This record gives sequence, structure tokens and C-alpha cells, in this order.
Amino acid sequence: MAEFQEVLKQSALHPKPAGLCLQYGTAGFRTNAKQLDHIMFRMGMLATLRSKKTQATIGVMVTASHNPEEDNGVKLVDPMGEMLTPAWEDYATQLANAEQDDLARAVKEVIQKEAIDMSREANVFVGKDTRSSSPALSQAVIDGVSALGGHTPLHGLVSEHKGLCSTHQKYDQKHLCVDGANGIGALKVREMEHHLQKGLQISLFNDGSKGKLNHQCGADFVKVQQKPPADIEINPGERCCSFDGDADRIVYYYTDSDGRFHLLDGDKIATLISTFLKELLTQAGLDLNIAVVQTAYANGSSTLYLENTMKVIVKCTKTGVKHLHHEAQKFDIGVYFEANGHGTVLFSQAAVEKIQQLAEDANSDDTKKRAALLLQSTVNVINQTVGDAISDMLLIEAILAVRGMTVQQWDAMYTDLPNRQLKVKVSDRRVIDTTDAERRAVSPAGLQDAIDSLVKKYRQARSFVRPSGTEDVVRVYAEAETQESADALAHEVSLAVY
Ligand code: 16G
Ligand code: ZN
Repeated sequence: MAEFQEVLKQSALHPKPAGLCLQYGTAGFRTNAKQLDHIMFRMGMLATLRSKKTQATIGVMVTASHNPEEDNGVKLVDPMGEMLTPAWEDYATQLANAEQDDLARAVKEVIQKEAIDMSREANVFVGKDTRSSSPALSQAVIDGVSALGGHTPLHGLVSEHKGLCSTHQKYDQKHLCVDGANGIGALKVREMEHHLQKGLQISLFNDGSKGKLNHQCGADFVKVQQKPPADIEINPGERCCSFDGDADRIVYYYTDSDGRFHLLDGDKIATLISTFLKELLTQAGLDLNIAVVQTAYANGSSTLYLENTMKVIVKCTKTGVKHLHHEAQKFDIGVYFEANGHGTVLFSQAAVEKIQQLAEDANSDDTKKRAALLLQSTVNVINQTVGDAISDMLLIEAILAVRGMTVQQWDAMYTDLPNRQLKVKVSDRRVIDTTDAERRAVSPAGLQDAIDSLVKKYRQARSFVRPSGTEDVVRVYAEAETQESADALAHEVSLAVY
């Protein structure tokens, strides 16, 4: 096969350091950028195979999201914008770890197992973030694509946005501070800023002109440190939000007049959006089910509020967008958010059609029609393929404007339980195995019993441990009635993990 000559020749230009072993995790491959050249080349090849197999365009995204600028990563995106299927994640790991002289065999194995017709066309979109390592690494992906005869029709930054719904005239909270984390989201906000001016005035910080990506800024910094980005002066009560480096996460926050910091994370965002949509469904008289999908990290108060006060269906899945996405697809309207600010809203085809019918129905009364039009605008503004910080921001801003709601009123929907996250270094994190959407540990033996008895010592307490999918650590989460209790519980549970 001619293509294998090419594979051998080209792959020698992107050699694998012998012995290096990496795993395709929750967010693809992610590590220090220096270790990734061969991985990129190989993922270019794999994307080409996947494209030939599915006869659709496959995306390859070069980014390490909220991780430091020195890191980079790569993930493959299936035709509908979904994450790669599990069998192909295994191929990714196999190709990544094949030693140099074994690579051609590893590629052939995928071709055989999947019965891929190599004469088919392949198209691969390559996207990258603004990291300094991204141009060279995305070139390595492109080399991998061409080594197997695929095409890279267009490459560049993947981000597309639809129009924003018009906002209320009387709304006097038009100002928003945006922390762009010195990433791609900042560049995109700059481009669209002037289109928004009437409805929304944005002050953009960390716009990429001087600071380092994700350094002391961005959604992850704000969420984990529970404080505003360094170098930003925010006035008391002012509404602010932070993206992460690749703009697929968003969190909101403000400081009150006592200087206290208030975080409105993915759980608060899901609550705001689902409450809004549920009200509109009632006004429109539409019989569509709506669910909120969360992970174990969702604050207990948010789950209680959604279930008991809002009476919406709440589901819990494993961490990682693909798990939430799949669960959300089971409902007419599925709102999914991780507490870290990663999420979006999915509308089933049937829901979109019913909404459209009502919006166009000449006989429906004004209330119904207005509700249907607002639902339709939501469908238009949200990015259903993947959580996207900018479209999430536009939706949140539109909801606040339509409801005439301040960030403080939004925050007051429920009060978060104090919580603490820790990470623990262990010799092998894979000895921890979990069940029940990562809320309970099944191994090692005795660990869950130990956690249960620690949790019993505190009021309103909950805790779980899970092996990270992106770092070599075990993560510990604890929440309880007071911050002291949450801190103590997290500490005690982390000792039980050793
Ligand atoms: C990845 C996931 C994110 C998840 C995080 C958990 C995607 C696109 N991203 O960044 O959703 O919250 O991993 O990391 O799925 P962890 O396993 O290290 O805790
Ligand atoms: Zn991200």
C-alpha cells in the first residue's frame, strides 16, 4: 500500500520519544506542549481514518483549554460536534503509544478492524487556540492528515456565532466586565463588541494583548481560587464573567459592598437558564419536558432548588462534556452544565418544531406568542454542538435583560453550600474506581465506608473522590453546612485516600 510508504517517511519527521506513554482522556491528550508533536501527527492520521469511515468531516482541536500556556492538547470531534466514540478513543491511545517502528502496523490494525475503504475521500478541520505552541502543533496534525491522503479544507479558529436577541430598553444593567483569559474568546469578543453596543457594553480584560493565557485569570482560576482575576479592578456590585483559554467555559461573579466575593458558577447558570425556559414553556402552554444535567460536583443546594422548588428533572452523570451531552439529548430540552462553567442547552428537533409552529401561529395570543418568540431566540443564540462561552454569555445577558434581573437577584435564587476541592497525589490513581456517576467509590475496598463515616460527622455534608481524567491526581470534593466543616471533611477524606 502506497500510503504506508508515506506514513513511514512523514512520521519520521514527527518521532515519538521512546517509552513515552500517554492516554486519551476526558479531554483528549493533554500535557506539556514539548511532548506532543508525534501525538499531533498521529491524531491527524486518525482523524483522516475516522473521516473515511464516517464519510463526514472530522474536527481536530489543538488546545489545552484552561491549563497553563506551556501545555497543549488535542481532541477529535465527530461530525455532529460530539466527542469521539469510546472505541476510537482506544485507537487514539494505541496510535499515540505505538513505538516508531510499530506505527505502520498500528495504523493498519485500525483500518482492518474498522474495515476502512482507503480510497475514500477524507476531510479534516483543524482548529487551534492562541498558545505559542499551537501553530507548529496544528501543522503536525495537518502533516498527519496528508500522510494518509486526507484534506484540510480550511483551518483556523473555530467559532461561529449567531445573532443576539434584542434586549430590553429599560434595562439599566448594560455593563459587563469580561475576562477573556488572554485566549481565543477575547479575540472574538473584540470582533463582535461593536455589534452589541446598544444592548450590552463590554469592558474586556485579559484580551491577549499582553498577559499570558490562563495565568492568574480565566474561569478555572476564578472558580478554584474563589476570587476575581489578578489585575482587574472591579467595582462593588459590578457584573463580571470569565472565560477559559479556549472559551468553552464561563463563570460569573461580583463583589458586594463588604468586599465579599460571590461566584455564580455553572450550577447557577443552569438554574437561571432552566428557570427562564420553564417559565416560557408554561406561558406558551407547550408540553415539553425539560431536564438539568449535572455532575457530582454540582452544589447540593442547586440540586435541591431545581428538584424541590423549580420542579425540574435533574440528572447526574460522570464528569466530562460527552457524558452530560448524551444525557441531555434524552429530553425535549436538556440544560447541561458542569459546576466549572462548561455547558449548553440542547433542544430536540420536535421541540424546535413545536416552538416554531407556535411562533408562527397567527391565532395564538400575545403572551403565548411572546414566549414562543423568546424560546425561538434561545434556540438561535445557543450553540448546541458544544458549550461555548460566548453564546452562553449572550444567552445569560439576554435572560437578565428580559427579566430585568440584577446579578445579585440571580445569585439569591439559592445559597451555595460551602465546599472545598482538593487534589491528592497517589502512586496509581487507577486503583480508585467509582460508580453512581462518580458519587461512590467501589474500590479500593473500605474507602467508601471510610468516606461515609467521615461525612456523618458533619451537617448537610457530602463528599466523593474520583481519579482525574486530565491530571495524575485523585480529586476530592466535600461540601457541608459551614466552610470550616467542608474544609475539614475534604482534608479528612483526602487522608483516607492514601
Ligand atoms: C475536561 C472536560 C471537562 C471536565 C474536566 C475534568 C471536556 C471537553 N472537558 O476538561 O468537562 O470538567 O476535564 O477534569 O469534556 P478532571 O477529570 O481532571 O477532573
Ligand atoms: Zn476549555
